[in-house]
Amino acid sequence: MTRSANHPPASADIAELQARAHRMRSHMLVMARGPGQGYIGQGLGIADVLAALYFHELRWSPDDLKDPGRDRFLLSTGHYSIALWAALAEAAVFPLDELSTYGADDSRLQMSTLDTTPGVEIIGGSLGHGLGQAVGMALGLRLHNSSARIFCELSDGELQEGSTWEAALSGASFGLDNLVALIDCNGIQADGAIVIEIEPVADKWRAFGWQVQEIDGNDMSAIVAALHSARATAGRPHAIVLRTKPGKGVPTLERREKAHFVRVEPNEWDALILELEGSPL
Ligand SMILES: Cc1ncc(C[n+]2csc(CCOP(=O)(O)OP(=O)(O)O)c2C)c(N)n1
Repeated sequence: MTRSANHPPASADIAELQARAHRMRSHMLVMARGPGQGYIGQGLGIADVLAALYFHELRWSPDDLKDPGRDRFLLSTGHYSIALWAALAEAAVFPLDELSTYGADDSRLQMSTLDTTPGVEIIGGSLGHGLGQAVGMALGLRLHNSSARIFCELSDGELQEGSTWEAALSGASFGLDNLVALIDCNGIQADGAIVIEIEPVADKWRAFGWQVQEIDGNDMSAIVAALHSARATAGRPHAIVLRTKPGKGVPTLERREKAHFVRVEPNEWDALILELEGSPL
């Protein structure tokens, strides 16, 4: 399903993308079961978006990860790495059996991103820096007359950081229509619910000069449609506000109040895997 760079995205097979997301969720649970812990809640929540990007929207090739003409996906929240590893393994950038090394000392697949891992565009461990880097890359691509685009994930927690808003101002000021911000509003941060009020998120981005859509970030048809209409934005950057569910697909994790970092016993991981297998795509 991945395409070589420079080919326009084909029409989406929604069921196929949902199946991808489901497999990615399964990979994530297996990854976290290894060390017994991981950033699984947000990973499960963002799986649909990453499936739509990597297996439909992005112009990239897993065989040429440094192609200068590639679209780039920037994961600003490095601790969401578990979702990126699942997507890249699905695309055969690395073997599925490497996923079991998640978080181990000598693994390429750390709990927060390293830019030495194939397919990683930026280090995202220190929050609040992804969008600034995305603005710089989008400017650079424009200076080189490239048609490549930048897709930058960021979290609702990062909307509490001034650097994000400086980048938002810059992106609009430079008229970067090759930039799409994917804002994961999952309603949680480290200790539970969002601490500093950030709503109304969509209105804030509009006020900063961005074209904005707000969708259910676990509705594959809505995600594909939003990405499609973002392609038509001219003269300004585009933000998609994604309302996602932490723990999506695993009812016990969906109900869990503290889903930011999950540590449970080995037999509980097995039970969570069974729950996912029983949940609808
Ligand atoms: C600049 C910075 N401050 C604090 C942290 C510690 N930290 C790691 S994850 C996290 C929670 C942030 O919430 P959000 O980005 O919304 O992520 P989610 O809870 O959805 O995983 C924090 C505070 C960090 N990584 N970087």
